[in-house]
Amino acid sequence: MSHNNISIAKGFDIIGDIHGHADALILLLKRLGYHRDHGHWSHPTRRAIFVGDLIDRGPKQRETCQIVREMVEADCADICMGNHELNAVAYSTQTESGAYLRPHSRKNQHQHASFLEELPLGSSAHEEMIAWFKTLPLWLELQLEGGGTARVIHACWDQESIERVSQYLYPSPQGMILGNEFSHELFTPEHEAFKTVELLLKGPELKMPEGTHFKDKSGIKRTQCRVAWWTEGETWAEVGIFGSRDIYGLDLEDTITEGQTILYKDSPPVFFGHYWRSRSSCLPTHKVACTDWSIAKGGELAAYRWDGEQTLSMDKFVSVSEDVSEDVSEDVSEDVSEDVSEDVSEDISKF
Ligand SMILES: [Mn+2]
Repeated sequence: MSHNNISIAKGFDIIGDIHGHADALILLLKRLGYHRDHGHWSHPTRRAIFVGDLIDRGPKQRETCQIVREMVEADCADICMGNHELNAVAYSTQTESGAYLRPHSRKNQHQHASFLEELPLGSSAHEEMIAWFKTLPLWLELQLEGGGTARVIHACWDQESIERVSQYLYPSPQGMILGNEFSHELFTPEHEAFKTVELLLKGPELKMPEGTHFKDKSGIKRTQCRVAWWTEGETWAEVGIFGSRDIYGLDLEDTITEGQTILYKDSPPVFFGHYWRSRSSCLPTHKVACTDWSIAKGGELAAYRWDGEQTLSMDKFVSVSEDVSEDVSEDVSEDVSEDVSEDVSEDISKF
């Protein structure tokens, strides 16, 4: 059961970013001992937790959402909103002046095109999906029956930001959500609500020193990089996350002198997705686990089977890969520029 962002069960399976790979999801659910019965997947004793980003890549986005939604509505699962669901809401919402909250720029159109192909803008199927996205809580707390607690969020757990953003959200049985009449301030770049929600769902970033930059995998020049909010470090090599090896003018061994980094110091373990990781880089500390193993780029779909332990370990992960031959041509991400805050491929820095 779940209420107020708290999910209670005898055991949890935290499932990473699916990005439209419904076949891999079904494979993973079977591997985890879930069965499809009464129109939805469920486990006799465990609860599935999704970290968001069901969409915007992959061959079966609608089916992916359908599977997850059925599980949530049958009270067998919970889901946190990902930045792609957040973007989808903004992309389809107009202000009083008629402008879209997420501009329909060439980049944004391209990024969202495969979703809109399955669910055309303005169709009732699309409207229904967006209405569901508005009901997804932005974070979750897991409570093992008679045991410990853990936290789940798409990109970055920062307690202060969570408390600050709550005033712009609506309470629901699932927790704090955007809601139907959500605040447009959440999508107004100058507003603190925007900055806060960006931090939680896209992760913190750091401005690189004057005169330095890196080129992302699309060759786009970037002057900001992602920050490993789980790592204590003083140098760019320790806490900077770059989307490529093309870094100019910056000595990675240099100490970071300006800008604030967010460091997770709380005691409950945190599960998140978003960071395009793999088996070798998913558990940087025993308190934080990244369940995004890059299924959308030929990687794996992973789940962490959490049973209340406060020290996380590698042997609790279960993963599947998909037959890549069927969808290798579907990945639209390779030839389009994206904000550094969107999706960066596996980085070269230490995790
Ligand atoms: Mn993401």
